[in-house]
Amino acid sequence: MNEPLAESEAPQARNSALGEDALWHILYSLGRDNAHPDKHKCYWGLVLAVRDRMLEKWASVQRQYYENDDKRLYYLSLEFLPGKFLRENLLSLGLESEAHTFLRKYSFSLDQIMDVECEPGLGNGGLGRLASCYMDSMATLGLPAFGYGIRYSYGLFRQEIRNGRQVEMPDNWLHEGNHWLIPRPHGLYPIRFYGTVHEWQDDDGTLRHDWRGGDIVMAMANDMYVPGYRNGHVNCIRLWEARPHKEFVLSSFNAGDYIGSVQEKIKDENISMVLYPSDDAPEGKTLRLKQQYFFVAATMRDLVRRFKKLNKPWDQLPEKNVVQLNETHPSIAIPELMRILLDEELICWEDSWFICQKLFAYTNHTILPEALETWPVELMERLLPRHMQIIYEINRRFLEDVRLHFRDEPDLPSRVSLISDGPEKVVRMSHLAIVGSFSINGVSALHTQILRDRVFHDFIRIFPDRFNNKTNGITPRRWLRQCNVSLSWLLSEHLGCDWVTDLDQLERIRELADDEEFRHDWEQCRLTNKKRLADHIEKRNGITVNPHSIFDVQAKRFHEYKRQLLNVLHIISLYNHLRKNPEVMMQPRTFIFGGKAAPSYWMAKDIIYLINCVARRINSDPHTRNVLKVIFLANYNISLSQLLVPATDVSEQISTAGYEASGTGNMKFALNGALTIGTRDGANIEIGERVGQDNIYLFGLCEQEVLDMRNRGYDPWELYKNDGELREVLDMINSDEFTPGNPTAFSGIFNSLLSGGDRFMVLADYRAYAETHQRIAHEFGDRELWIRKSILNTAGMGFFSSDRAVREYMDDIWGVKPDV
Ligand code: GL9
Repeated sequence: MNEPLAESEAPQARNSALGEDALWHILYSLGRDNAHPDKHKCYWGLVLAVRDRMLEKWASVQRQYYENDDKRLYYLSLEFLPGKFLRENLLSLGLESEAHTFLRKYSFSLDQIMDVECEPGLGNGGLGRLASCYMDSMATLGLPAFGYGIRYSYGLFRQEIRNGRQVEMPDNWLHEGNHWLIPRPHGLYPIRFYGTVHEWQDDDGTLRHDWRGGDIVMAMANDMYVPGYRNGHVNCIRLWEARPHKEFVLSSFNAGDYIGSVQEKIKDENISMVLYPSDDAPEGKTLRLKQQYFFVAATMRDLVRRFKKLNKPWDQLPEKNVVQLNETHPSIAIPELMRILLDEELICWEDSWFICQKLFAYTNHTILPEALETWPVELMERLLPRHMQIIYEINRRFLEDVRLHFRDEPDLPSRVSLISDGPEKVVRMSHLAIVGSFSINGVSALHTQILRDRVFHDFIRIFPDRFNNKTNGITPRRWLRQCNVSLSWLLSEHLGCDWVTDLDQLERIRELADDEEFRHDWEQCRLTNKKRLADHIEKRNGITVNPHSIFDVQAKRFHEYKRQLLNVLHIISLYNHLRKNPEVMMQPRTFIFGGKAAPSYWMAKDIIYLINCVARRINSDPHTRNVLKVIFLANYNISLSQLLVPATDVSEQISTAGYEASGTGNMKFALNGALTIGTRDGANIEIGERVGQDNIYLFGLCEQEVLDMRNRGYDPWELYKNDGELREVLDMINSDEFTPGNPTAFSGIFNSLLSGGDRFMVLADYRAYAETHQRIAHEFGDRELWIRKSILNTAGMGFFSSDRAVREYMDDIWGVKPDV
């Protein structure tokens, strides 16, 4: 976000054709002959031509922000998952048909050249994808918003399946360069680590602090542009990249230590080298804390620099800016801003703290106890000594207040303290984020309720006004308009095109559910999408699937709480049933899985292996393979998701109630007309309320029942003993049935479900799940009934647009206004 040009210096908007510009770029920017461009040249030329058009709009929008003195939103996230850019940007900028015209000349389709694009995997899953959906909505609503994160050289690992097991391969997504990302090698920020804190007294005798020495790493901006949908608005996500500190390297050169200095350079660049692949369970590694501080410190520099240009008093900082923290990962921003205000701007503690508490807002995305982030005090003291002092002081003042207001609760201070005393003292980042923010939100109604009742119960009483809910949303541009072209056309034919930015309009197709012709067209769209997926499966997995079978999909990260296991147990029991009753007529089903497991999460990797072993067995059994298929699609990512979502009949959202904060995959499938089989967890509950209870298959224990059952003493062995069908399945897993010659391959899984106590209540929900599937198979056979339900799902999903979610953030938390 270089400073914008004054109006008079602004370049003229382009008026040459997109294709001409693409050819121009092939020659002059890429240095390649443009006479007969192949698909790579066409792709790169188009990217540059589209980028030009975005940059013009971006520059004028930035200028507007300054002229209108807008309040700005900073969205800080360690992860973004934008998916491929070209199609999305063409769509938003209204350039699709121009691109088609250009490509037709060289006999390429847009689909073909999209193969050239590398998908940036700068996130693990839901949390990163949410950040990208929100950036899209912010641009579409015309908000003065800035995304901030890290430009990882290696994104989330590429998953290969070898002999049924997950193998992780590095994702070198930048190997061919990436023109969507513009590096800004000038004006880097120095970021300090380690070092020492010196005390000094100013003229008034006030004690001051100065953090010195240590290592310096430079932060370089790489900007990625986000156009709003056909509104001329373009925002930017600034991704920081670590670069070596020039002087440091030079001094080593002078000392004659050439190799040493090069090693030093490599070490510094390490910070932005790779995304940590663990979801919902942070890794307490020094490098991870360095990543967090690195991007936060550079971001706060940008914010302060822009604010200082306005020449306003410091107390106006929170009137002109707001910072949304996506999870606790960027919460070190709170002590960092305190440090800048106290030590650099020499503002007193009270004023500095007042500013901070009005500036920051924090979103919590998970209540898994192992996911609540903490950092050892000892590490923090070494790496960020001044920040640790500040955290101690924030805590001292906070606890003093708590003691004053809650005199008769002597245990409360230790429960809410930012620092926990255990065998190892740690900083609780969620407590830091709560104390330092004016707003704390959960991501679905149930999740926010759980935060209030359990996880942050003590804080609700201390800060009753800070807590609020913002149910997640997804962008209809990527998750309907782009991924489901046939259905989008059908919708636009009946509704006009406004639904793309006003998703509540989908309500109007409710009445069309009674229209036989519409239902027929609807079914045709779905079939087209299913055939496309079937082709992909044939190509990728070499397995033929029946596009008329039920496409039952569970695509998400592998985690025990998401219970892919429940799904496989049921598939095995279906298989047993078929083998025992060869004459029975069964609705053909295709079960499709996709998802990655964290490389160190052995149980999740074993579950992937189990699915692949079961798939191999079932798909090769001549007795069952016409009615039952099991597919594992490797390397699940945004592109694959865009193919899966519109082709899904049944969406599996079966987490143990109380564990999935919201889920957003659930929204994507339902928006595209899939029916959900799900637990009363996260946003499933709200989806049920919107699409109607008759159009969703909710089953199993609710959150309270899970707690009650556990408190009563839940014994999975009882279920094992009493349910013969389930026992048979479990015994098969605990034998060499799926791994000939190796009977212990899945004993870890078996034990976790039985002797291990079944932490995620898989067996407890099994019977209800199997019965619900039976109902689904039956109702799928009634085509009119099913298609009606499918239509009513899409019709009811308007609420889950990220435009709605972002509007709620804007009105209730951010106080920023559209500038279009
Ligand atoms: C998550 C929650 O687990 C999801 O339920 C939620 O929908 C998203 C977005 O709010 O956030 N929190 C989290 O750590 N992940 C989520 O998906 N995990 C990953 O991003 C891998």
